[in-house]
Amino acid sequence: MRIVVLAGGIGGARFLLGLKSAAPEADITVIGNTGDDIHLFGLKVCPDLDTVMYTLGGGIHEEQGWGRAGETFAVKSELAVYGVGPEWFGLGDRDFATHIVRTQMIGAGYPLSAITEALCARWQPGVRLLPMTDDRVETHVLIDDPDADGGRKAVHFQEYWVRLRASVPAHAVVPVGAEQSKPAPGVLEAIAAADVVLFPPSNPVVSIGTILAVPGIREAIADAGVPVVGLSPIVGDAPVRGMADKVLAAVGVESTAAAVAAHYGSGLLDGWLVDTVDAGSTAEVEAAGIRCRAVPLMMTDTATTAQMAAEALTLAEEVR
Ligand code: GDP
Ligand code: FO1
Ligand code: CA
Repeated sequence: MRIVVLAGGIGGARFLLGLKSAAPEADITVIGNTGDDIHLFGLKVCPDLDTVMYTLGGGIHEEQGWGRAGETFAVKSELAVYGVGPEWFGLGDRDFATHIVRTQMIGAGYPLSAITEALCARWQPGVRLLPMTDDRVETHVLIDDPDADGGRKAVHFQEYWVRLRASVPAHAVVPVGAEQSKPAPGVLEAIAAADVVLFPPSNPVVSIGTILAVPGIREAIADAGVPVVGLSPIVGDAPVRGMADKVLAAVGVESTAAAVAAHYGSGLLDGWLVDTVDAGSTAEVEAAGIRCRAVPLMMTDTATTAQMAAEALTLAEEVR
């Protein structure tokens, strides 16, 4: 079975661990979000691609869900002593190696898709990891500008998310460059060849939403003629972790499992899994033309996540 998964970082990666366990024979292609990418210290950092690669490759810092296990921060400390910032983004020594290899290959003219393939040759994630595009797309967030009364300014997503901890209202979320971008090699082909497309419990705005903002991807999924099934990252009217509610508010979507399903729309989504605590909302989702089932959706360990993934594949067969 050929499965295509649109993934952000931590939530998508954790789900993929379960999916690999639930469908060990499946051929899984991951279309990864690159809107989180940031250029720091002259290096290109791809947080969501690296989180998927490290998590599935066994190198992730488990509790954090990002960055490498067993990290040291000698380079980061030296940069701080030189007064070279920013200090708010925690890049470890092992992680720096990934960004140096990536940036070196970009300098040699390789596209991000080829670079990601090369990095994955080492990590062996057990899935095919494709960036959503080889073109530069970086998510920016429009916030109030404290220095200009009534004014607003755009900050890089990572500054909003990591330095500001999403503590100020987001008035807009803009995947800068998305309109001019095109799907990376293999992306449209993977969607066309898929037997099922899954939206894992990733951030609907800045992870899956950003991937869908690349012209051609949403249409390819809608036209693929195969089941598209998603799992809600919102449980009990709140994100299970992180601040997805802040960016959902920015795009006018309330933080409920049903509202996220409606946001994707029945033109795209055929099935939607909500957590058992949100069982009361299945009728609302079904009324939107999306088959809905309530199952446990907490990814507490790989076996539990595998059960979620199996439920998603079962629902896909029901709606096929
Ligand atoms: P990020 O790029 O690192 O933010 O990761 P993703 O966008 O892939 O996923 C983030 C989302 O995962 C958040 O909105 C969380 O609500 C969701 N999430 C994390 N853990 C769980 C879980 O155990 N169950 C569910 N349903 N969602 C989860
Ligand atoms: N997230 C943080 O909350 N704090 C950090 O210092 C941080 C550093 C970092 C370094 C490399 C990397 O690949 C990811 C990193 N993240 C950090 C996570 C990153 O901000 C993700 O983009 C978010 O989790 C949302 O996708
Ligand atoms: Ca992300």
